[in-house]
Order: sequence, then C-alpha cells, then structure tokens
Amino acid sequence: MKLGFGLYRHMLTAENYAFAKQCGATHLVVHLVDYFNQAGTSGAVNANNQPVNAEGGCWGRAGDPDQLWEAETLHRIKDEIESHGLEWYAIENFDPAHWHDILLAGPLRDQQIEGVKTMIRAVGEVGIPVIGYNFSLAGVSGRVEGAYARGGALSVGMEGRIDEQPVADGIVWNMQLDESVSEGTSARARVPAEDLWDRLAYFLREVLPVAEEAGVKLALHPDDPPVDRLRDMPRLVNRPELYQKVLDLVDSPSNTLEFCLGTLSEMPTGDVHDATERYAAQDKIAYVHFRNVVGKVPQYKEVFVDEGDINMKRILSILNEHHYEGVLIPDHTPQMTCDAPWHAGMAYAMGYMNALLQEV
Ligand SMILES: [Mn+2]
Repeated sequence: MKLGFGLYRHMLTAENYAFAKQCGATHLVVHLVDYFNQAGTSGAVNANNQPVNAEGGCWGRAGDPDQLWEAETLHRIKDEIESHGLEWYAIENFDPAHWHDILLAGPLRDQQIEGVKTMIRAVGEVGIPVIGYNFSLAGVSGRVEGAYARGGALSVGMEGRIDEQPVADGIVWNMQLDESVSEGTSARARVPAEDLWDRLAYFLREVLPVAEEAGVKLALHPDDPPVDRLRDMPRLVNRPELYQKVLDLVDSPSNTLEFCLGTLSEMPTGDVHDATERYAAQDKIAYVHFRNVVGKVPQYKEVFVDEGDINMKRILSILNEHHYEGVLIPDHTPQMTCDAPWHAGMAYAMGYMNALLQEV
C-alpha cells in the first residue's frame, strides 16, 4: 500500500508538491477539471476544499470541448511532479465538456467516446496508471457546511434535506456547458436509473478495450451523496452491492473501483468493512478515498479520520490481507481552526494514515 495525496488543478504548484511530500505522500492523484472555472467569488472562496453547493447546482463553466488532454501537457505535469520526488498515480474525473453526451446519451456521444479514447491513449503513453471517474449527471447537491467535526471543526454533511429542484438546461455534473450544446440536456438527465446504467454499459464496452491496450485502469467513484435521486436525476452506485454490478457489466482488468470509504459508509444499507473485503478479494480497487463519516444519508457528517463510524485500522488490515498494492488518499477532511485550515486538516489526516500504514 502506498500513501498518496490529491490535488485540484489550480493547486498544481511547487509549494503543494512539497507539502504532499512532507506529509509522507509518495504518489499523487490529480484533478484536471477546473471546477471553479470562471465562477463568481462564491465558488472560489475555499477552492482548496471540496466544492459543496452553489446557486442552481452550478460551480463553474466546463472546460474547452476541443482541448483534450494531450500527452505533451501531461508529460510536463508529470516531470514537475517527479522533480519533487513524487509519482503521478491517477487522474481524477473527466471534464463534462469532454463527455456530457456520453452521460446524457446525446447526439455527440460517439464523437465524445472517440475523444475519451484519445485521452486514454495519451494517459497510457505518459505512463499514468489510473483514471478515476464519476459517472454522474447530478454530481453533488443537498449538502451543507457546519461545525460537525471534533472541537467544532468546519466540515460537510447532510441535514435531512434532499434537493429535488431540477437543474436548468446546460448544467451537467455541477458545471455549465457551452450554450451551443445546452438545449434539452435537463430532459435527458431526468431519466430512470436503468437508463443511466445502460449509458455506463455502452461507455465501458467502447472504452475498456482501449484502456486495456493503453495499460490504464478506469476506476469508478460511487455517488456522493448516495441518495436515490438528486434534483430529479438518477444515481448509479448508491449501495455497496452496486459496485459489483459495475464490475459485472464488462469483464476487464481495466474495469476497477475508486473506492470511497466515506461514500460507502454514508450509504443507507450495507457495511463498509464487508464491502472492502468483497472488492479487495477481487483485486478490483484501484485507489482508496480514505476518509471517515458519522451517520448515513440523509443524515451524515464528514469528520476527522479517527472519529467516525469506520474502523480505519480494520479497513487497512483487510486491504493488507488481500495484498492491496494501490494508493490511499485522504479525499477531503474537516478544516482546522488556524491560519491554514485546509493544510492543517490534510496534514492531520496524512500523519494518521502514515502511522496506521507503518503499523500494518
Ligand atoms: Mn470520495
């Protein structure tokens, strides 16, 4: 097992690489989507933290649909990462600009699938082993910020409210698409869950052979928050056993899981320790979001890694028994009361994880 650290696009700086290394990370998971792209000040205030909610379910503008990830750019980032003594383990998430019609089964679907294949080949060429993705129309909604963690540390959770307000045309996965492709997207998003499963199956059958050839694993994140529907849009993996349904759609070594302990524990049924056993035994975990929560949807709170419902040491023991060799990252953590709330929260989580890893 390896200790990793996640960074958003705007955080790819020498200072943050040094911080990750100092926290004990050997590997990085990098988000290339600029979630707060051209957003107003409301979205960008705590841009180092996970996005919570925004007006109308929109954080910012999706990227440039014509600007795919290119090997040259990826090589440059990889060189920077390696110059700080770190390895680039995974890219997390596709940009809605690149794959909205894959999610929506829209008119550009096949064209966008070709684009995703091109990006997977580039990722393989550069030697990044994993792409994490979230096959979600609704993204995140209905969560609130509060002093939920120990000592009143600022964190995120749900207080019973499930957002049922439909999003406007053009908003997919909390991001605003270009106007030229916005018409009718809301109707294509407000479908039964079976339709979303069909779209995932279509996507995986197309891209997994390319991913295998490129030596890249695709790793699916479950729906956070794992409610049944959000803003009248379906959810996909909102129960632990539905991860198995994803794996059974297409039998491929590149069909893997971005295993989010927090989201799994938030699910209304099932047990996160049992789920870890089940999927580690199949060697299907590409990387782990190692964070803790109290409660289940629609009443749960994100807390410090050592104070939640999940027995983190037991999780590591299970992973160890199954010879798990992938990366753990903290995902997100409560913010600590000091001049650097995000850094302090992350450093705390990393120290705890580092100690646990040495123990197992
Ligand atoms: Mn996660």
